[in-house]
Amino acid sequence: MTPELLAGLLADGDDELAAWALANALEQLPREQVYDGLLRDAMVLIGARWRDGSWGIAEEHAATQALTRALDRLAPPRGPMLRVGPVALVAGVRDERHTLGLVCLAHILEETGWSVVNLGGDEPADDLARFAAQMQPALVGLTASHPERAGSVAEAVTALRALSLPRPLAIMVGGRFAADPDATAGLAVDWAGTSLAAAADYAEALAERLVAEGDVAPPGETF
Ligand code: B12
Repeated sequence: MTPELLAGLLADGDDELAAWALANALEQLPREQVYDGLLRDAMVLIGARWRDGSWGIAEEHAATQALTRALDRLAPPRGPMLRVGPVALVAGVRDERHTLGLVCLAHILEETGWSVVNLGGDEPADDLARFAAQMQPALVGLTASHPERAGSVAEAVTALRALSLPRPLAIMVGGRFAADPDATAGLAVDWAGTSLAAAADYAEALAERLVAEGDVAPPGETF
């Protein structure tokens, strides 16, 4: 399956075939490589054709909806009904409406033993901090897709850093915004980038450390 073919299926709104194509890819490659590669490349093509006018907003919207439904079917199997393992919170910063990366990130974290709460896009910083104080996650993953989002990212990080939580909070920033190292250089975050493969390594090591320190129960055990 090529990104071109997947982009075509998505733009036709064919979530059944798109899910089948992605499931086939997932049999051959780790999830993070499929999401960083085939899936992202297909959506880049959607964006390019939207920008050059060969496709319209309708094709982009059809693709977004089809991919959302396909990803729903491809979610890693969830564990027992009780929330187990360390908790991660993922959100798009204020004004950010690109949210598919958060769904991908949630899947990757869930596969490495995290319980994930996904707030979706456009989350104001003060409300994010209020919710984090209540939820007490060990990890917050923020997404942003445009250099214009620099202020929103900075205010989210500042609001989270002002919290006093029972354990240090790890903050990751990803999405297209984080492709530019200069954009993330001054931020008080623990990890920045666009690679889910690298983020998975970081999150897995963090989960192992939290379990070893006795801070959270190992995945599969309840508190
Ligand atoms: C779908 C889409 C939309 C949808 C989003 C729907 C949704 N629910 O997400 C809608 C229609 C809402 C939208 C709106 C807009 N969009 Co848009 N959109 C896209 C498109 C086609 C695909 C994005 C996508 O979902 N990709 C798939 C995901 C999985 O990939 P990703 O986001 O890159 O994430 C990957 C990594 O970054 C990583 N990741 C993401 N987040 C995080 C977080 C962490 C912590 C970690 C570790 C990793 C991580 O994981 C993913 C897998 O590798 C892109 C094209 C492109 N080149 O990306 C344009 C694009 C991003 N959009 C663009 C624009 C201009 C806009 C609008 C301004 C258009 C307008 N005039 O209204 C608005 C802005 C809305 C807003 N306020 O945010 C431009 C941005 C240009 C720029 N200079 O940056 C692009 C590049 C299109 C283009 N070719 O010009 N868009």
